[in-house]
Amino acid sequence: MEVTLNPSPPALAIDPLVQDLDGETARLRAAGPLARIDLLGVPAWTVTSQPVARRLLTDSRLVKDINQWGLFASGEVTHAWPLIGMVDVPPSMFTTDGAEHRRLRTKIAQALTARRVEELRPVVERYTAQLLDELAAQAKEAPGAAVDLKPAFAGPLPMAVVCSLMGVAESEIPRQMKLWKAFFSMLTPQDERLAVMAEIYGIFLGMVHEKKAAPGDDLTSALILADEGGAPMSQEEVAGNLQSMIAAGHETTIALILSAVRGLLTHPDQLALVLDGTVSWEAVIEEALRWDPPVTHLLMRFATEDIVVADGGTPCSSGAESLGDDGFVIGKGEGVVMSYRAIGRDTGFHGPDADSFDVTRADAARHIAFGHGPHICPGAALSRLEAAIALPALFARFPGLRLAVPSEELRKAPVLTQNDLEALPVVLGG
Ligand code: STR
Repeated sequence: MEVTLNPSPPALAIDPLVQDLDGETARLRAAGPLARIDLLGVPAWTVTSQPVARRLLTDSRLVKDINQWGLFASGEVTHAWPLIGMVDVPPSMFTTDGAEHRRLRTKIAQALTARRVEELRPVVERYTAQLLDELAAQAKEAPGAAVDLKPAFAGPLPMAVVCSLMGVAESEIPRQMKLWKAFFSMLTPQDERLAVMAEIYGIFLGMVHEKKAAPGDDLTSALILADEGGAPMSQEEVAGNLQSMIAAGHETTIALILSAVRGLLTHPDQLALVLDGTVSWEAVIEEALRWDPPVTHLLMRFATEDIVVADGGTPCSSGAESLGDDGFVIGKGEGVVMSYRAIGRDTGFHGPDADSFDVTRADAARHIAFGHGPHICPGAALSRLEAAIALPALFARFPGLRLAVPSEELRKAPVLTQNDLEALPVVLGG
């Protein structure tokens, strides 16, 4: 049978302003399971099918090392590209594979234990209660007025928690929030973004230096001291991992909380099932992760050799001859994105109603919004803990919570890779 190698339908241009995310997700799904995309002028593959994603995420021929990227090695992609900060970052568990990656992950696991996460429970409860008290005071002052839940609730919590975990001073929170917002927004001029990246790395290198001299009871110190799995991390490695964890630990959890609240407020019948105990908060969280996940597109892995993917998504290491007539070849040096939002909407996997929010869905928890394989999110438990505290507390305090605007008016912020709701205006009710 004939094999179509590198079929080249027009690449789907990903909109950096995120003006129609549902439409774009649907177009990606239709172009999948592997689709050609255009990331602000830079071509890549993306994956929109869960089975294909699972296979590629455990394929050691796809790596994170940016030097394996043909377009970077040839100088076609430079630091002028607005998304360079998602791929050319200080060395960390995010940028390594194989033995080097296992060494770093072993140390992360040694430091970020289940116990350390559980010890954050009172911290999360305290911040949540404080934010809810402030909201209640606002509701009393101006009953019925619209309040944006993003800056007033979902926004501040995850950064406060991750800073407490890492040992970053509370007084540093506003600066961190400002820097990461500028980093992720597609509206930030590129020279400013590059300056922000340099500033961020400087802050974390300085912090590692200080913690090394005076260790505390925090994750940064635990990483410096972690001795399992090989040579201790260098100061640069600790800084790189710290930076990755702060980047990964706030935006994403904000998105999770906002997704769940948006899903429930736009589906009052489902909210009722949750409030009367028919459906658990855990189910809500998993469905929010599937339906409107924190990560829209994860950049990027690079093929160290040609990878042939058959129609059904099975990567074959040997000859294209054995394929059906719809194979794909990810060429050596090409970049591969994981479009987790499209993957969550995979109708082949989650069924024909994959687009709808349904907290009673049986297979919601089978999503891969935290990734799959060696790079699976090491912060998943913390993120679930935060959502499992924040969400029930919010709805318990404001049982009459409702959207202040029609749901069609909710907009995503101009962040290409992350799911960032611009605002979530609500009326708190009694
Ligand atoms: C942001 C820039 C930086 O300094 C370091 C990193 C490495 C970790 C990345 C992070 C990035 C962006 C957000 C990521 C995170 C790992 C998980 C998180 C991709 C590139 C997700 O959104 C899944």
